Amino acid sequence: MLVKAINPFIMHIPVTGSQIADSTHTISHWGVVGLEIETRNGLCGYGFTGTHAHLPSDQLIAQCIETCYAPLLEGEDLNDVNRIWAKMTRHPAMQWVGRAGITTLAMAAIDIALWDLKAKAVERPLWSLLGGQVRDKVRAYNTDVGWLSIDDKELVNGAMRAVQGGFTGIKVKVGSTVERDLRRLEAVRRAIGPDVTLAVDGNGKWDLPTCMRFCKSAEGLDLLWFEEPLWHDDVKGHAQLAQSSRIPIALGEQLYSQDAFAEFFHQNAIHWVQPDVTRMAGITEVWRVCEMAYSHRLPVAPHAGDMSQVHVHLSYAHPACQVLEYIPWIKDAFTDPAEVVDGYFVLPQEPGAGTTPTFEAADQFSQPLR
Ligand code: 0YR
Ligand code: MG
Repeated sequence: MLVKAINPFIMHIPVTGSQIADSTHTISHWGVVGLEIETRNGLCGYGFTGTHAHLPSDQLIAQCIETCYAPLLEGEDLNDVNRIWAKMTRHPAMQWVGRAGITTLAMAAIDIALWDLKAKAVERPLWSLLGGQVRDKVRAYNTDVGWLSIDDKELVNGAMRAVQGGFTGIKVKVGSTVERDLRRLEAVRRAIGPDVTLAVDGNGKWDLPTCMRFCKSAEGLDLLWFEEPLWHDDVKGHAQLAQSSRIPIALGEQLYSQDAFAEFFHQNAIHWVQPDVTRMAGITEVWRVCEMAYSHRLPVAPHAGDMSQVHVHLSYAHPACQVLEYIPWIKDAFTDPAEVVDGYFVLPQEPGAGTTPTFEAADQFSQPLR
């Protein structure tokens, strides 16, 4: 399978309501920056990374795909994903400027497009190609009801609506003040009762003393995890928090490599492992992190930078994956959307990775490449 053309794209798709906020970002759109790979035998593969829809940096990613990595696919058998991945990461010029950031996000999009192609070539959904279905159902938890921008009353109402709609897990953002966040969480826990899992996400805003104070008061809330309590690269801080609190630590959505995860494993600084195919140079590297988590007997809960299009396949195929984040913003822009029914993700049936955009979405949401 040989490349015929590579066509980058940028889509900006609105979030629920006019905007949402976590502790560090307020956004109105999700950026879907990726590529179409056309093959000489007439197939099209699609992959993308996820951004906060900042056009100048989205254009850098698209240009990196087009001008730096696309030429490396020339003449390659596109089935050889691992080899192409190694070629991209070890390319002397790219390694010098890369290993994290825009270059890795660009590689993520390409790796996902290659897996999409590989699955389409054998006319199977990606989960089948990754080794088959290893669990009956993938449980979804809803993040879209828990933004910091949602006021206290609507937070409780939204959580209740999600539970009535079948969700057995929700996540609430924290990182404003400890007092406000605790008040909101207590109200949510009272409303949803003890049987729905409740996770919190700080998006790396607080320092260690603030996290310790929060955890001490939050111990009665039966939290599934405290996600990104501290700055993303602070291994020692997470290890200290993990030691001082009984609330499990989740992290990984901003880590770029297997090596970055390895540090957290080695320091006992992580309980829930949250890699993201759109951040970590694709499915190829995330699979390695899942294997590493499995060998440490730690659960994986992928971060929905792909809004679950690809992670549904991964979660059905890898035994370490326990639960998957659900945010519905971009799903309807794809021909095979990531759907949740009665609180569980539907097993995809279409060939590929679920990354083929609809014509309507391309038409409606496309942004200029330059
Ligand atoms: C909004 N999920 C997250 C969104 C989300 C962020 O800034 O990007 O909250 O990625 O932390 O777990
Ligand atoms: Mg998060």
